[in-house]
Amino acid sequence: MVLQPLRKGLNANEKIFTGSYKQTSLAKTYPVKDAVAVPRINGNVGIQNELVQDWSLKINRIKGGPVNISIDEIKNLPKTEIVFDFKCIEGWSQITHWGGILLSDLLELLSMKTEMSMNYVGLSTPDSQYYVGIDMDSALHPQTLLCYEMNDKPLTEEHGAPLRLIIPVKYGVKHLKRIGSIYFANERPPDYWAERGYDYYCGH
Ligand SMILES: Nc1nc2c(c(=O)[nH]1)N[C@H]1C(S)=C(S)[C@@H](COP(=O)(O)O)O[C@H]1N2
Ligand SMILES: [Mo]
Repeated sequence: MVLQPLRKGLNANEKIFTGSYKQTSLAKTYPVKDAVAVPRINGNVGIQNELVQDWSLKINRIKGGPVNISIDEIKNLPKTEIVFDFKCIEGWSQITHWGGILLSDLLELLSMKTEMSMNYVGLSTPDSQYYVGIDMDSALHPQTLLCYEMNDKPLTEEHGAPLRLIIPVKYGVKHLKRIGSIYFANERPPDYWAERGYDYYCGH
């Protein structure tokens, strides 16, 4: 329970924190009623094996080693929702509705100042089969979420349960489903689709 006692600090820190990263443009948002009822499922690399029962999010700190955060701890943090146009590089898009926590809130609560000063965040599935690299400005963007809900319901396995990345300023390839671990680096982390010829940034 790393996060419980820290929750109170969130609002107090908000002002200072909001000013501390570069202002970026926001992805367009929509009313909840515009969201599709049954979003399409695309991509199952790294989510084909059965999810382990004792899943937790492993965050690799620069100093002090990894910390493991349970899904209950994550659900205990203030929830943020977003409805936006989810775009896949294959040429389709759909308006979808997600709920979760801001990645920036989590890193702030864990006092990850050193980590947040790095250039990149790398995320991968528990089996390391699918992995993405995200520039830090996009990772700390005020619409970047770690999601556990879609359409007000628990995320299904096909959509990335128990926790997936939703990063509206990027294309679908970057929205990693079933996050296993997160780490920080100044060099570009490996990226599944960048290795297969797609643009590394896939968005702004
Ligand atoms: N683990 C994992 N995450 C993934 C993928 C994948 O193959 N494996 N595909 C990506 C791609 S290309 C898209 S478009 C979105 C699709 O998300 P959805 O299935 O929830 O619509 O997931 C992304 N995240
Ligand atoms: Mo995609």
